[in-house]
Formats: sequence, structure tokens, C-alpha cells
Amino acid sequence: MPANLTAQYLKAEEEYRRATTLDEELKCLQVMLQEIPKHKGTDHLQAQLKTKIAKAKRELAGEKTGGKKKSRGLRIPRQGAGTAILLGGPNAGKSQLVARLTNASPEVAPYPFTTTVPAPAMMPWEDVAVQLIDTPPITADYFDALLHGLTRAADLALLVVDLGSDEGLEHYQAVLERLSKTKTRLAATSYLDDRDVGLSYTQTFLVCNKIDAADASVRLELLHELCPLDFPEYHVSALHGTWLEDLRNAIYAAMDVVRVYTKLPTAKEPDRDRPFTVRRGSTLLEMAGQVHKDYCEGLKFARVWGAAVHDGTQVKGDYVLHDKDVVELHM
Ligand SMILES: Nc1nc2c(ncn2[C@@H]2O[C@H](COP(=O)(O)OP(=O)(O)O)[C@@H](O)[C@H]2O)c(=O)[nH]1
Ligand SMILES: [Mg+2]
Repeated sequence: MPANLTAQYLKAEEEYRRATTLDEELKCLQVMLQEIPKHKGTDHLQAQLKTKIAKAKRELAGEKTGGKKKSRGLRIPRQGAGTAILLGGPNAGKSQLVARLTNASPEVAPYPFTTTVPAPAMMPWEDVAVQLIDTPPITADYFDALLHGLTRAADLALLVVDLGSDEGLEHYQAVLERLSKTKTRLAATSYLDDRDVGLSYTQTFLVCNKIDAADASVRLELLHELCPLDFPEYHVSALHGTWLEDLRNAIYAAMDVVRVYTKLPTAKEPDRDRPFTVRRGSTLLEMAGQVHKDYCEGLKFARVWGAAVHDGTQVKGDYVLHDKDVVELHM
């Protein structure tokens, strides 16, 4: 890791990894280049950033003049507290899981390639929701190109393994093999490679599905022997709904956000229907920008009701938000 990377650099890098538009991507790259300490040790990274900025600018110009949109892959707009993408071999039960965790009804069937395009659906958690993306399977011969960008931008990947058949383990090994050859990889935490900002790692849970099947426990042991990985593991039956609530809670927790309710100065009660979610550790100013650009610029102070402060405490933009804070913004 190059020395002395500023907090602003790391934040821009994080946003770059999760960018869903070309415009966002360009802005983040520009901040990264501006913030990177200029010395020999970062020469390589500086050059890389410059190349990427030039490329993003060219592509943006192309889009604006109505040229052919570069196929940067499908970008599914972010919705809710965060995004988790399901990955796995054929028939692992990805669609069944999505069906159980959301109100959507994707097609579930005992033959491969039932799911042909990545499809988002919302998973409720208390009064907020997490976006899940169901995907076509990854096999030794097939890897939908769209999955790279989607996985890179996701907050979490759910790698689904089929414990219901012996092929399940073979499929799983093929998926790992396939992913290890790309620049979109899975890891215990999310980050970008220090030397190559194009190489990204996405935080992953291993979801061992079909624990209801005969011999599932034998296959689980075999799985641990064959490919020991340090991902947090969840053992579920998507079909019967076993342990799915634990998985649901863990998915939400992995989004690492807090909920904030806004209140108008003239109102007695906050708007409880639509909490904002912001990254844990975010400040009031960052949240105000999410409410409206004008709030970010014109914010004078806020009053906060919450666990960490006395009711109605007056705070400034640098106040760090807590889960379930009620915030009254004053311009
Ligand atoms: N026994 C069992 N079967 C399951 C489970 N989850 C999914 N299946 C079955 O596995 C097959 C493939 O499921 P599907 O969700 O379409 O897999 P996908 O290709 O990964 O989306 C279907 O016949 C499902 O009913 C489970 O937990 N237990
Ligand atoms: Mg499917």
C-alpha cells in the first residue's frame, strides 16, 4: 500500500469501486489523482489513474455526442441500503434464495440457465431494504460479462453452493476457478488492489444451500477439505427457509449502514416511513448532501434526537451519525 494515502483518497477509492455511472467514475478518479501523494513510490499508480481518466473522458464525450454507448456492462441503479449479488453454479438455488428473501418471484427450476439476465429485487430488513441481484450461473464455459461490473460495485457477494448433489461441488470449484482468472475477485473484505485499481475484491459470504438434502453434511465436509476459504459461512435451505433469517440479518449488517430519520423544524414527529441510510461513520454533512445538494452547502446546524445525545442537541456538520438518529436540518 503506498504510504500516506489521505482519508479523502481512500474515500474516493471506495466510491470509485462502487460507482455505477461513468460520470461518477471520472469524478472519483480525479479526486484520487489529486489526493495521491506525489513521490516515486506512487509513480505507477499516478500513471494508471491518468490513463483511466483519459479513457473515461473519451468515453463520456462519445456518449454525449450520441455516439455508440460503450458497453461498460449493465449498471443496475443502486437502491436501498446497499447491494448484494448472488453468484454460483447452475441450480445452486440462487433464484430460490432471492424468492425467499424478497417479495419478487424469479423463475426457479430444476434445470440450468433458468435465469438469463441479472435481475434486482428488494430484500426487506426492518424498515429498510437491501438490493439483491439474481444472476445467470457461472460455469467453466459460461461467464456473463455483465457480472464483473455488478460484482465490483456490489457491497457484498453471496457465493451460493449446492450441497444437494455431487455436481454441486464441481460446479463450485469451476466458479472459483473462473473468478480467480478475472479482475473481479472475492475476498473476506472489499478493497482495490494497491498496485492496480482495476483489480477489485468484493466482500463475500459463502452460502451453503440445500442443507435439507440427503448427504448435505458429507458434502459440506468435503467442501471444507477441497477448498478451504476464509469467507463467513451460512448453511441454509432456501427451499424450506431454514436459517434464512440469520442470513438476512448478516446481509443487512454487511451493508454497514445506519438509519437516519429526518424531521422538519415545523413538524412534531419525524418522517418514520423513509429513513435515509448512510455508511456507518458518516457525518451529518455527508447525510445532508444525500437529502439535497442545497442542504450540504447551506447547512447551518442540526438538532439531533438519538442514543448518543440529549434530545434536541444542536450539532454541526462534523457530527457522526448513529443508528436511528432523528435529525432536524437547519439552513
Ligand atoms: N432440496 C432443496 N432444493 C432446492 C433448494 N433451493 C433450491 N432448490 C431446488 O434447486 C433447483 C434450482 O433452483 P434455482 O433457484 O432455480 O437455482 P439457480 O439456477 O441457482 O437459480 C430447483 O429445483 C429448486 O427447487 C434447497 O434449499 N433444498
Ligand atoms: Mg436462477
